[in-house]
Amino acid sequence: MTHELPKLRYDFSALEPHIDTRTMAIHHDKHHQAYVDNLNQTLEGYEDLQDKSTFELLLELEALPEEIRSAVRNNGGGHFNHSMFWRCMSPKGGGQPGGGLAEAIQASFGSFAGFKDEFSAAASGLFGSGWVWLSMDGEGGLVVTTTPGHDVPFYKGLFPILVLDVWEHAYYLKYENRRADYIVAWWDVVNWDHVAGNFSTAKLNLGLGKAAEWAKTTWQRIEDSWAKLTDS
Ligand code: MN3
Repeated sequence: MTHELPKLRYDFSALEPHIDTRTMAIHHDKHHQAYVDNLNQTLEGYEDLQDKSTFELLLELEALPEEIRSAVRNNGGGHFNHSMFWRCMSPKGGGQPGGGLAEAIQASFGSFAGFKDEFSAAASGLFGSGWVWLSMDGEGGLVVTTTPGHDVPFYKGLFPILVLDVWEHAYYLKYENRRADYIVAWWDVVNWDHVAGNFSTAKLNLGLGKAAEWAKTTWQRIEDSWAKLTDS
């Protein structure tokens, strides 16, 4: 299996004025493509690893041959995180989630505003390049965490449901050094329908616990169900 750059489900210009066209084009076609290419290059000569999904590779990172471990961590993580990031945004995004996700956010953070403040503060406070996550833990609670580089929340046993890229390449062309302004604008494109789908998937899997066990057989189905949620 060769890893492939996923198609965006909206135009590069669709998230204007919040995320600008040029940033989207370079971010998707150049940055994300490079992680995909580097991942494929890294796996050349490792035939037993070539059929595994990015999710499986990252879950089994410690078991990978040492000489390719950091390359898979960085490029596989870059591929996984960006694939999720694109789907967490939509031209019809913004506002607030409803249903079970809204209740879970209220239970874990007191209110939607409380969650938004905590997530935004984590995004502003993250030193250097990294990602901000809303994830489900093994008990069904929701937590905000950050990861450096292209690390994923799985390493802490968390199942991600929403992610924000705070690498400079995600905002510098439009917002320059003003990361806080980018974060404020980003809330207006968050695809809560997609995040609610991720939340349901996380609940079915009791956070990461069962997802990890099932990774081999069910990951494709999970990805398919995500795709369906965002195709409509
Ligand atoms: Mn990025």
